[in-house]
Amino acid sequence: MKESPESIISRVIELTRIHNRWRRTETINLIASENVMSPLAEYLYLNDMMGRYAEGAPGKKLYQGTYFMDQLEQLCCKLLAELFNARYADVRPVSGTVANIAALYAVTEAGDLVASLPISLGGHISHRKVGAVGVLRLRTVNLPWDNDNFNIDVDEAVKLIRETRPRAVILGASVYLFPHPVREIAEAAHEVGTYVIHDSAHVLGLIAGKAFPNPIEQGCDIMTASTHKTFPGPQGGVIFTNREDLIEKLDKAVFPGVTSNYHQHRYPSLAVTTVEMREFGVDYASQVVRNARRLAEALHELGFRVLCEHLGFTKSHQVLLDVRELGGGSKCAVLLEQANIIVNKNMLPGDKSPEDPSGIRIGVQEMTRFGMTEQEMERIAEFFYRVLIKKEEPSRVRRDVIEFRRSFTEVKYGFRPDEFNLTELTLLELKK
Ligand code: DSN
Repeated sequence: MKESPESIISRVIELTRIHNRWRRTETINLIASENVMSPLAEYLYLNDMMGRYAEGAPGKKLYQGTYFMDQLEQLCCKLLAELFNARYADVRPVSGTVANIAALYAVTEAGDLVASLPISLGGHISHRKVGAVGVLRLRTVNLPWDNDNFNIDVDEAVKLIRETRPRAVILGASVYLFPHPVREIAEAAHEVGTYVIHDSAHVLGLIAGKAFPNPIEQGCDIMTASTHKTFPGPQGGVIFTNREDLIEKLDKAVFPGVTSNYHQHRYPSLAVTTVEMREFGVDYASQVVRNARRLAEALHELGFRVLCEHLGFTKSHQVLLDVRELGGGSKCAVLLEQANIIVNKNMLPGDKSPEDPSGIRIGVQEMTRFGMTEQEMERIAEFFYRVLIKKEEPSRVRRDVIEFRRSFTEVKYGFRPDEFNLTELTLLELKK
């Protein structure tokens, strides 16, 4: 017998409600690629634009009815271009990966060579043959790596660029502790006509808050990003450039190249988040980096193998743990989840298997937005210790995690609806 509509829908509502309560109020979320929007941005996310179409550029859209959405799109692009000191910003890509596909599509042709980092060294899937680079029928060469500095080996990379003359170099990463040498690589790349694309998905919010160098100012040709990692906006993508000669190519690569609809319901929240980052971004980003550093130190003091002690652990929102002696990344991530601490297993340099990597990647941006500072990082390190080293029953630790999290449920560094005479809203109702 088929399940009744009432029963299915009740289950859907219940799963949504439980998820909201669990992830919003009961867990310590440390996934480095996630975040929460401000209450105002979240309020505006639920709007009619989620069902609308608009192919083309503002003012020249192929559909009628886009008048107000076009103004929002132009506003987002203008605000973001200003914030990142870029001549051009395009918010139509629906994700960071789509932004990367568009950037590559704009400057390469099938068969061209692209230099990027392997996934085990932090490269994103879309930088590699297994992802966008392969989809576009490009070839890859690995950027040389200097494990002592946990960074691209500048001298070897310059040599490689001069010798192989790739069409593009992709900098930026998904495991990203220290800024890449954008200036040096851009200089060598430009000598041989190579484009430099910087994928700033992970660090966009830190760049906005001036806690991480701005690759656009350092000479990259194209900067891509997603708008929902350290930049705490709606899920989506963005492309920036300062090069007048690339604007038309990028525009065409985005549409009609690799997008049709743009998921325009993102725009009001994106505009609000960009204004919030302008107002509160410096405080937020500096606290994120201080928190990451303190969490790394505290974990180290408790006996964890935290990567890059000799380099001060991190200059971003991320901390990397080598947990191979504690059972490996997969096992540790599951144990932590049972204690309501959410992280992801991650490959470390030298790892071969993405399914059973030796690391755990931690990001502190979301907990920072909920108001946590250095002392809370010390508490979080103790929870890690109890689960992974002391091997306490995770369900016992979970009780303490829930209690601890109870004091950190209000999102900071952003606006609330009531500040603009709007009343609280439906989505948050589901938390109850
Ligand atoms: N997979 C994401 C991350 O976690 O870094 C990037 O798209």
